[in-house]
Amino acid sequence: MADPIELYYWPTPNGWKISIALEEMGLPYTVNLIDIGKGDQYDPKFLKIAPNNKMPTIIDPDGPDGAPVSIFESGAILMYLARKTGRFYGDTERQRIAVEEWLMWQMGGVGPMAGQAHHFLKYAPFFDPPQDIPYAKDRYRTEVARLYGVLDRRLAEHEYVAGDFYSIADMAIWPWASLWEGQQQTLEDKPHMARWLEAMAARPGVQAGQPLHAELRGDHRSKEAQGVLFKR
Ligand SMILES: N[C@@H](CCC(=O)N[C@@H](CS)C(=O)NCC(=O)O)C(=O)O
Repeated sequence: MADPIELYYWPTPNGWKISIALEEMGLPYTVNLIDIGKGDQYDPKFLKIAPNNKMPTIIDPDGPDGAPVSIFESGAILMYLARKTGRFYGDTERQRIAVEEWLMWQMGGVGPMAGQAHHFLKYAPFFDPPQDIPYAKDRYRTEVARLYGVLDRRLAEHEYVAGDFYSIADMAIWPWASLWEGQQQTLEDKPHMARWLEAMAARPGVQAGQPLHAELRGDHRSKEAQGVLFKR
């Protein structure tokens, strides 16, 4: 059996994408915790494989041609793992195009916008001194609502995001979308998104991957975490 993949991880939506994918794909893995509230992401050894000082990152000892490879950026990791296993990337070129469209939509849209919504709605108001900024809160709340409207209309036509097949695009979007309440969103006008959120949450792979080290999940509100995450 191949050596396990090394996952550099902290329990956040971007980390869950990869713990879910590894579980869905049945790939053995070990976990290296990167405590982003304490500054582990700036460790020179970690920066060698993650130059953007963010997790998730993986090392696959059994990379291309049997040589080890390290990969940062969750979208790149998902695409690599899907190619490696031949799973969850669609079966045809048209399906792969759709998977990439929705994966990029998550990476360039939902992730950054929902991340800023969390920042201005959940963290900044608790800073010392508080940064309670109505324009920023409205801006990101509204943009996330627009994106979830797009998602709902897509899911009205297809069972999953990229089409009628489960893919890495679903694995990328669900972790962020599952936190819709903290982003001050409603599902009342989004029945298709609500249906998909529930179907995803019921998958054994999601149920195994999402809780990975949930006991360590913090709220990034401590002075130390603020200094490391938001002022460096
Ligand atoms: N685009 C990156 C974003 C990763 C990211 O934002 N990770 C956050 C946690 S969710 C992190 O490690 N933050 C540490 C920091 O900003 O210093 C990806 O998708 O992999």
